[in-house]
Amino acid sequence: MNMTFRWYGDDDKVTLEQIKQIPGVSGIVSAIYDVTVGEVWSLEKIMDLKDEIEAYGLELLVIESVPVHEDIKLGLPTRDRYIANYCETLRNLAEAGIKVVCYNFMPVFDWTRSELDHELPDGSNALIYKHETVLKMDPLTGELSLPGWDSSYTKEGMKDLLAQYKSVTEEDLWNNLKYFLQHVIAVADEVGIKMAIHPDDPPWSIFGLPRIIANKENLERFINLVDSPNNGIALCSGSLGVDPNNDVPEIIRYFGKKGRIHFGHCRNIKITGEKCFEESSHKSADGSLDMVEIMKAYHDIDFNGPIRPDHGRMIWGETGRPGYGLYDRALGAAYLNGIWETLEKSN
Ligand code: DNO
Repeated sequence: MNMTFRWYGDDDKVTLEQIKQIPGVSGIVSAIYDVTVGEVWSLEKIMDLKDEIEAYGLELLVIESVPVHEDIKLGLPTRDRYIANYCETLRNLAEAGIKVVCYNFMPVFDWTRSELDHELPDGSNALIYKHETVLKMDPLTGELSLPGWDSSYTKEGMKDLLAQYKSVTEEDLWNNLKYFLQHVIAVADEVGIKMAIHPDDPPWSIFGLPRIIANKENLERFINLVDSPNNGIALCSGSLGVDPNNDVPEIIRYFGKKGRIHFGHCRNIKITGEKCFEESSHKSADGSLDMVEIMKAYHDIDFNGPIRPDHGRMIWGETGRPGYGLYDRALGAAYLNGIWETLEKSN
C-alpha cells in the first residue's frame, strides 16, 4: 500500500512542503487544472507538474482526474473527437510514467452535498448531505457553488445540458460508458495505464440524472463491459458507504481478488438518516464505517496500489477548499498508516 495525498496544484492552499512533512506520505494525487475539459493534456504540461512534485522528493502517482466530456456521457456524435483526445492524453501521461488514472462517469455533477460547513458538536466543520434539501435545490439558480459543481457553465449552458439529459436513461448511460471504455481501455492496455472509475457520490440519482456506479452489482457489470485488468475501480469507501446496503470491506475483497481495484479513497461518513449523512473524521468510532475492517480488507488482498485519505473536516480554525484542508486529512493519513503498520506487524 502506498499512502498518497491529493494536491490541487499551485492554487492549493496546502503546499507540497507541508505534504512532504506528513509521516508516511510520499505519493501525490493531482491533475492539470487549466486545460478545458475534452482537450488534450500536452506532455510538456504533464512533465512540468511531475517535475514540480519531484523537486520536493515526492512522486506523482495518480492522476485524479482526467475528466470525461459531457458529449461522451450523452453519446453525441461529437464524442469521437473527445474520446480521441482522451486517448491522446493517456498516451502523454504514459510517456511521463503515470500508471493510474482516475475518472468518473457522473452526468453533469460530480460529488454533491447540501451544506459545506455544517458545525459538528466538537466545533469542527464538515460537509453534509440531506436528500430533502437537495430535492429543493435548483441547479439553475446559479446561487449555489458546491464542490463538484462545474462552475464553467453559464445558466443557459446548464439549462441546455440538463435538457439534453432528459432523454438519457440508465441503459443509455451504460451504453455510452461501454463505447467510451472500448476505445480508452484499448489504449490503456497498449500503454500500460490502469484506469480507475470513481463511484457516484452519492450513489443515487440527483436532479433526475442517471447514476450507475453505485453498488457491487453495478461495479460487476462495469468491469465486464470491457474485460481487461486495466478496466478498474477507484474504491471510495465514503461514496459507496453512505448506502447501508453496500458492505464496503466485502466489496474491497471481492474486486480486489479480481485485481480490479487500482486506487483506494478512504473516507468515513456517518449515516444520519435515509439518504442523509455527515462526513466524519476518519476514525471508526466517529462514523458508520469501520476503518480497521476496511484496511484489513485491503491487507487481505495484498493491495500494493495507492490509497489516499479522503475528505477531512475543517479543524483548528483552518479554512479552504471544502473537504481538502491539510490538518484532518493529515490526521487521516497517519491514522490509516497506523492501522496498516499494525496489520503488517501482526502477521
Ligand atoms: C471528491 C472526489 C471526486 C473525484 C472524482 C473522480 O472529493 O473524490 O471529485 O475526484 O469524482 O473523477
